[in-house]
Amino acid sequence: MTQAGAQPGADPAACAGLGVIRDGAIGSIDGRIAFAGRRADLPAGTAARDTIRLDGQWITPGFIDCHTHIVYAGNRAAEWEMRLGGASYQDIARAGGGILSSVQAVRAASEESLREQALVRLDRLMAEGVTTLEAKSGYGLDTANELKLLRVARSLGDERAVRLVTSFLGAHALPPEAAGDRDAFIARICTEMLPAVAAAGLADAVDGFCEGIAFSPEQIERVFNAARALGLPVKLHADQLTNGGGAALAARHGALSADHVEYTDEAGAAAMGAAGTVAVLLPGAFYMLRERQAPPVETFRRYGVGMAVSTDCNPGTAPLVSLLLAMHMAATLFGLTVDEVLKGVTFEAARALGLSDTIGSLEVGRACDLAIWSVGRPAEIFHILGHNPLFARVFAGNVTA
Ligand code: DI6
Ligand code: FE
Repeated sequence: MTQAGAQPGADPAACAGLGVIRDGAIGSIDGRIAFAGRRADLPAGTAARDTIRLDGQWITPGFIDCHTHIVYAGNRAAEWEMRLGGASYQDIARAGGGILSSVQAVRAASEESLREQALVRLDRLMAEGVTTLEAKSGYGLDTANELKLLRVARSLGDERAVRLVTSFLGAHALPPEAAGDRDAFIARICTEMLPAVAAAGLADAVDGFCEGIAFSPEQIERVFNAARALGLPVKLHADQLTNGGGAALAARHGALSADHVEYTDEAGAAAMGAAGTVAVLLPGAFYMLRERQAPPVETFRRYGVGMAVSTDCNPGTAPLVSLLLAMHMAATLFGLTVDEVLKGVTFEAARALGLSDTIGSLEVGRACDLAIWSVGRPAEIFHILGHNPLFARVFAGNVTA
C-alpha cells in the first residue's frame, strides 16, 4: 500500500504489516508497474505522459473478488421470505428450490440477458475498486448451459475494464433430469461437460460443492482427477454447512483455495497450510444463512493458511454486490484484522486465483491495477457500512473511474 502525499494525523503504525510506503509514487509503462516506492526515490529525470497528483490519498492494489457466481438470472427474494418464515436453506434445496430455481432461470435466459443482468452487479463491484473478478458457472448444469454461462462470464471482461477469471462449477447441484443419480451426473461432468469446457478454453479452474446436499468427497475427487488430466487447477466449496472433510480433500489435490470453510477442523487447516491452499472467507453467505459457526480463523493463522475475503455474489446465499461490506463483515463477524482483510482482497485473493505473479501487490512487473482511496487510514476504506471512499480506479495503467 502506498500513501501519496503528506497526511497529517495519520497513524504511522497503522498497517505496518502491509508494507506501507509514505509519500509514495507509482509509475506504469504499458499497463504494468514500472516503479513503486518513495517519491524521493523516483529516478532523476523521470517524465510521465500522464500524471495523477494525489494529496494524502491511499493507493492499494486493485481489489480482487475471487469467488463469485455473478452470472445468473432473476433473483430468489421469494425464497428469502420463506427463510425469514423459518424454512432452512437445506429444506428449500431439497424441495427443488435453491440452486435449482436459479438453474431454471438461467436455462430460460439468453446470453444477452444474462450479460445485462451480470453487468449491473459488476458495475457495483467495480465502483468499489474491484479490478479482477472471478465468475463461476454452476447454474447451467448441462453442457450447453454451462458453456453459455462461461461465455457470458468471459465476455464481461470485454465489456468492462476488469480482469475476468472463470471457474467451471458443474458439480454444484444435481439437475432434475439426472433423476437422482449423482454418480452418473459426475460421470457426465468428467467425460462430457468438463472436456467441452476445456476445449473451448472457457475455464481457468474447476470448482465443486462438497456438501451433504451436493456432492460427496469421493464424487468431487473424480471431478478433480478429470480436471488434473486436462491441466486445470482446482478449488472447492468446502465445509460450508457441515464438516465433510472438504478442506482436507482440496489440500490433498493441491487446490488453489478451499472456500467458506466454516466447519473446517484442525486437520483440514493443517493440510491447507502444508499445501498452500488459501482459505476464501465468505462472510456474506455466513450472514445471510444466519450461520453460527465462524471459520477457524485462529487455527488458520496458526497453520499459516492465507485468508482471502470475497463476496460470493450469488442469488441465494449471498445476494451481495459490495466487497467493502464483505470486508467489514470479515473483520466484525470473523475477527480478521484490518491488515488481514486488505491482504484478503489483494495478495491472498490473487493467490487464490493462482495469479500472484500478475496482480495483488504493488510491485514492479505486476499489472498496474490500483484503487485510490480518500481516507486517512486504511481501516477507513471499509469502516463505514454503505460508504464508498473510492477516489479513483486504475486498470492496466488507465484511470477508469
Ligand atoms: N455455496 C454457496 O454459497 C453458493 N453455492 C455454493 O455451493 C450458493 C448458491 C446458491 O444458493 O444459489
Ligand atoms: Fe460460492
